[in-house]
Amino acid sequence: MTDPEQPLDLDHKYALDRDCTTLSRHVLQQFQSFSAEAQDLSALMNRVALAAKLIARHLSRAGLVEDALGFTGRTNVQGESVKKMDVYANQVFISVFQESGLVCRLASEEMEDPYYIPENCPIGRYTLLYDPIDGSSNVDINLNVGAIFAIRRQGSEDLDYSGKDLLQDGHQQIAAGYVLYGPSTMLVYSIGKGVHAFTLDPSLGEFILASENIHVPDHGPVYSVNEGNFWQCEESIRNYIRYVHRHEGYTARYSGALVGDFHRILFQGGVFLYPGTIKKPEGKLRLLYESAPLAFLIEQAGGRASTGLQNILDVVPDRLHARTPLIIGSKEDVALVESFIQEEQRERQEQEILASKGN
Ligand code: AHM
Ligand code: MG
Repeated sequence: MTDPEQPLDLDHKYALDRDCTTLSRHVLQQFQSFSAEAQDLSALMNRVALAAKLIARHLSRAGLVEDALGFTGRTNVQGESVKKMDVYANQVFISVFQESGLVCRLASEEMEDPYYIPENCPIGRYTLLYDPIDGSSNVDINLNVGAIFAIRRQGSEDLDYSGKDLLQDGHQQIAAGYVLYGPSTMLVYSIGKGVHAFTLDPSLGEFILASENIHVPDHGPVYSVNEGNFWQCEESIRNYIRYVHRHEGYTARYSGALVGDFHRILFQGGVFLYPGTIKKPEGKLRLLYESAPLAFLIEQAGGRASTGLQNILDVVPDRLHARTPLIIGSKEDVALVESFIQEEQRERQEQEILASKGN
């Protein structure tokens, strides 16, 4: 018979403490208070976690049920073919935040305009920006995909429902994170107090703390870029790729899902890049719900995110779905890519000066 007076041994106590460090509790711990903001963010993260659990469940059964895989036949605002999983995951976030009283507005990759939840708006103080399924091309072949999100304070003057107040730099984010649907489901987040990772324990249905205060190494071996676009890239990016080919200590990894590639770099170091190409000078990735949230995380982890010429968090978008080149990861590796881009820019400027003098 157990003696309630007898304390647990240290190993059991440690395991129990860890199992009790759920996501919502962790957010409150970070604030070290039960302030209104702490409670709001704890509740917000709890809702994001519920969305992640619903989507993880749907993904894990996708091959067994009708109408989960494949395309809908429609294209989205970006001109990309919409998958059934994109539609499902987008709707999950809307349903989860309905009647939450927290979020007045959602903006996502899958919706041309922000979506308002009128019943929340009188008191909803936050906007959720999200990419419901990142790396959709991996869905039908059962490879890892993700979701990316950011939370911003609701602009008070947004009376015309245009969402213009969202066109601000990434420093306005108050929280950001991603969900990785891999062999296990992980949720990584920051509220500006370090970066923390949680793993979904399916037996509990809870995200449990896995790593706290993650620090990205200052340099790592991985470079992550779609080299199929080599001849579509600027000469500076081609020179960077030639550099890593010719120097020892580099290895390529590219999964087709930004969240997966970013996750590897966050833990092991290196750099992910999706630069501008000839066809797409702004690159492919969207600022507000892909690049800026991950930039927020990497800076919190001691790394950097850049367009090549400007810090990602300083970029102000001119429209909701604006794209931007993205170079993100360990600070030394991001600086190396930037050095090639900046050198090319200097040469171009010198040539322009010479040409103007010649006229
Ligand atoms: P998506 O959000 O529509 O899936 O697009 C973003 C994805 C990223 O996850 C990934 O890094 C990139 O697109 C891959 O693009 P590409 O196939 O051009 O290399
Ligand atoms: Mg995406």
